Amino acid sequence: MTIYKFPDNFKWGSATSAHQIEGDNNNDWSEWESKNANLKAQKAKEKKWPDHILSNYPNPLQEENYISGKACDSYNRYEEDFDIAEKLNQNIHRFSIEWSRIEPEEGRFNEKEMQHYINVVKALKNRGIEPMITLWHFTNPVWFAQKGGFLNIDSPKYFTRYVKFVVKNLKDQVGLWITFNEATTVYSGHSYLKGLWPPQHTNILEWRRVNKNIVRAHIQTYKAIKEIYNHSPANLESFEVEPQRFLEVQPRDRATSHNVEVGIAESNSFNPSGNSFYERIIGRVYNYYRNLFFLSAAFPYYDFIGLNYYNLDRKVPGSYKSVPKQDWYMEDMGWEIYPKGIWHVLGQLKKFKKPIYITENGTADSKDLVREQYIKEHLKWVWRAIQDGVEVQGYLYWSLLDNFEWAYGFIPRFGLVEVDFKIFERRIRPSALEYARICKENTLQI
Ligand code: IFM
Repeated sequence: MTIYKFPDNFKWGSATSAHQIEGDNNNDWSEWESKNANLKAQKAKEKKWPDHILSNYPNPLQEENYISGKACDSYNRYEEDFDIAEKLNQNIHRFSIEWSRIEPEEGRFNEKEMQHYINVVKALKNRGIEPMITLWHFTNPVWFAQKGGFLNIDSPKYFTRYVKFVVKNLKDQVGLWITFNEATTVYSGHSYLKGLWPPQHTNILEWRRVNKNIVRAHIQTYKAIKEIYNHSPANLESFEVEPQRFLEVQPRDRATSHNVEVGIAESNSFNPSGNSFYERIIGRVYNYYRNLFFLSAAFPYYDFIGLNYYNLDRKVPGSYKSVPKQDWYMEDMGWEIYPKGIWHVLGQLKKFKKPIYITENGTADSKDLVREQYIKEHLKWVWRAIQDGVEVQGYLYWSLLDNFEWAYGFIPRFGLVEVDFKIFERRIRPSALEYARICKENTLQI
């Protein structure tokens, strides 16, 4: 048995996103889901599904599988969810704010929904869990989507206005913000190049335009957030929307006026290539667009990098020459698992000289057969990267709960906690208890 001790103050937690867990959202995704669910359920009949998937509710042959609907009902049950996170010894939690709740119509901000998220933050802090908030995680308000979403030249302006409203309301309570989740590594490709996600376009010029506008939106937002934290309360009056008051909560130490960290979460895969000149060139170009584009384009306007790492990607020719085929697959997603890949991608992020949080890493495993091993093997390589001088500050497992996995619906079960989607009962999986031990001891034993 080897003991891997993590640095003091290393953060341990888990992550979720609003649309995947809250329920009853009304945004561009919920519209798309109701239009496509029937077709998806019909198409699913063409495939042979394993018994463990067919016996779940909902299953792929049912239309409701493809509709987020009530999801995990976490909008109402977040206290229960955070009780579990606390019990599992987690001290950081990443969740997202749903833009369509905050600004359901253009320019109309919903104070009640803002208060909801203030309560969510309060609930975390009452349990000694630090909030890390993602401001955009794939979904858009319907009005924004109708304006073309991030294709619209003015999209950075709309996005920044929403962000300012949220941040002004939470600045005394929150010190860790993520502007965009997987915006250029997953979203723009799925939505504008491959036609997999709403609005299902397949246009390389649009893909480039969306990427560009998202980078612009990030930089504007980054500057706006910094400005808000440096403003005295009196100066806040110059902003167009008044911040909400919630004075009963004590400000956290690091989120004082000058201490806020704003990051970007991107999905990086490990993309081995062959050794020939041609293979290496393709590898470099692919790796740049797959992993490094946003971080390079937005540099230096972020304070930390959020790394979402799941798998090895075989798109570069010759990859089998450098890394043989692995036996380990995440079948529900069709992903090849390669824990050492997290060490490789952490190594290549080192050049940006920014602290890194692992903002997502996890496996879909409804029977909980390999989750413990998945976590431990990845953590071993995270630890190794830290020894090699990469500044990793925390690890957040994806996800706290089973949830709505976008175009797959409820099929993949990533949760440390199993959710019964009929009655919304939560059940802690055995692997979660093992992870809880690591969190408590700040040490991995393997
Ligand atoms: O569920 C998603 C999440 O929304 C973004 N990162 C990858 C996860 C698993 O596919």
